[in-house]
Amino acid sequence: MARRVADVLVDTLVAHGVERVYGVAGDSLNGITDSIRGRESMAWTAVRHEETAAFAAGAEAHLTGRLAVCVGSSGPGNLHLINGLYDCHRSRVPVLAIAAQIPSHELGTGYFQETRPEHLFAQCSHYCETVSQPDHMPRVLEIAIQTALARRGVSVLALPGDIALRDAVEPAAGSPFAQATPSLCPSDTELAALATLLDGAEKVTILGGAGCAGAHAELVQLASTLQAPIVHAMRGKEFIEYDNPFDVGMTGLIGFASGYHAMMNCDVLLMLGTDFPYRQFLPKDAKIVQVDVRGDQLGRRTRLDQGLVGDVRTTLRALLPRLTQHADDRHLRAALAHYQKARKGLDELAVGEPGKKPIHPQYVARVVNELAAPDAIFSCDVGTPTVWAARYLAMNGRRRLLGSFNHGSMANALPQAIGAQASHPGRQVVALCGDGGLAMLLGDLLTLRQHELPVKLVVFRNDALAFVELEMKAAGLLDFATGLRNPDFARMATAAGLLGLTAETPEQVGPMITRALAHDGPALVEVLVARQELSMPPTITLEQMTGFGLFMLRAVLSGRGDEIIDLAKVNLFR
Ligand SMILES: Cc1cc2nc3c(=O)[nH]c(=O)nc-3n(C[C@H](O)[C@H](O)[C@H](O)COP(=O)(O)OP(=O)(O)OC[C@H]3O[C@@H](n4cnc5c(N)ncnc54)[C@H](O)[C@@H]3O)c2cc1C
Ligand SMILES: Cc1ncc(C[n+]2csc(CCOP(=O)(O)OP(=O)(O)O)c2C)c(N)n1
Repeated sequence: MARRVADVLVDTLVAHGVERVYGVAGDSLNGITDSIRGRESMAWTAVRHEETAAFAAGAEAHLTGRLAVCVGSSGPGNLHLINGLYDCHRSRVPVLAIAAQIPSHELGTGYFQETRPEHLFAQCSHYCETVSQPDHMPRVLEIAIQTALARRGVSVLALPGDIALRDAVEPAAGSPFAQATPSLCPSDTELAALATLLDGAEKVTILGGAGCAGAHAELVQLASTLQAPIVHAMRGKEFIEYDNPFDVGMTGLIGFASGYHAMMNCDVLLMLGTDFPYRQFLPKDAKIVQVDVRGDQLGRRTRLDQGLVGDVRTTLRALLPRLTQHADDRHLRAALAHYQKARKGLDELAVGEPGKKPIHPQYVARVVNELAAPDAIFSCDVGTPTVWAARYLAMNGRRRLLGSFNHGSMANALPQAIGAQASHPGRQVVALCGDGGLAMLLGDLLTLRQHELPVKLVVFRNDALAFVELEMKAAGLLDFATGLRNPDFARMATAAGLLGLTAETPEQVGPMITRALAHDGPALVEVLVARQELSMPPTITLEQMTGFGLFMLRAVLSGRGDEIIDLAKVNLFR
């Protein structure tokens, strides 16, 4: 049988090492699904919502560094991809989305399901084009793939269903060239100026982010030379925190007090491969230097005294021989001591006394951390699960951590776990889910059974959009619109073919998570956790303090004194 355009598409993806596509079938996709049917080299990973497909592809791309693919049928099918694609694009992971389109001869007529993918996806992609005739393929596909890989982000290819089914004109693209991995180094003059600045400073603090991946040894050596504490940004956690005697935790609203103070008390802040977004947590008086592979990132979050374009590893390798060993370690020692204290404080919150309800969510996160495999892949929902992951999941260089950290979308943990498990069949994958987050894309619980993905879900059931309640309290508002009337998630999971368990008291948490982790298949452990658990920022500003007081006042005035007692019980007298 003659090769069709859809066959050229799938052959080209296979040649680029793509092993699966995530999506929901639809008639405009028939050419593609039919081409995948019967192939051993390409799997169709059916999900229940296209947003899940995009998140799953993003997780796979994050973990492998290679291209991952999701597809959506015309109109609503590909519109559903959009939030997940925003997440992939903002996380800068290489994802190709195939947006099937209505028949090409109907374009512009207001036809059934007609939309304009070129407009819709423009903001969440580096490349977004429509295949307008068979001989457009595979060239535009190759450009889309190359752009996603080279610029790290999303490419979208709109493909009308009729064109996918036409006879191919060109053969599939051959093997791709190796992915480029250039070393990018600032100039000698720039490095000399940086060395002079650092050598002249007494108190240097490093803020490292995801751009420090692959530069762990150089980073630790730099900190040792400068006697500098290292604060990590959230996406840098998995690459920086482990085996690192200089790490003093995270900063930011959900960070550690020690991370905050190490940054606020330095003379020079050296930002390496980070796009930490919260300006209030950056020092005002220190000199600030930033190193990033992308020049357009420099100075985006704060004024800089020096900005350098370079990759962290190459830059540090070139910088280190120019530096002298710093002798004064007072700043470092103070930051480390503060970190130990902050760590101890957080660990003291992560306790569970038998029979004592409600269960502290910190305790659940600690138990997950202790019981999970040394190479587990974690995902955490936006909301308080992100807080618990940041504070209680210990990374070790083999474990990985997925979240919707830059885009900040709820409901990411389950879909990301699907992508992680599909692409890493032998690895333990654990998703920390909010009850709000899980419910949002709940349909994809069914995907775990459908594809026999042994993902373990730990649901922090607090019957609320708790993170938003915290934000409301801090803003001096009474919480409203945040209560959740939840189902019995464990029974729902059981009905969906998962092992479903509910932990109601602290002593049940460990055994149930152990059972779930050992279970040969997907499992969900619902843990009834305290709703009013506070995750206070590392430093409380006057405004926040006032807000908190105001909340109490208003709560009492509105007759909700019981809520204050509840708050106090959980947080003050524990
Ligand atoms: C509910 C919630 C609360 C949060 N609270 C916090 C918080 O309190 N603290 C916190 O830190 N985060 C927090 N986050 C996450 C935050 O929004 C950002 O996602 C995070 O701070 C960014 O981390 P990053 O700088 O490591 O990664 P990115 O934003 O991905 O930045 C990485 C940077 O490195 C550059 N880069 C990539 N590779 C290289 C290389 N090889 N060499 C040089 N540069 C390179 C990139 O161009 C980019 O500029 C929160 C998220 C959520 C959802
Ligand atoms: C798609 C989306 N909708 C709304 C929000 C705003 N938001 C941020 S956190 C959060 C609450 C999350 O609730 P849940 O998943 O139950 O976790 P919890 O904080 O209660 O532990 C909400 C509504 C968001 N980030 N993303």
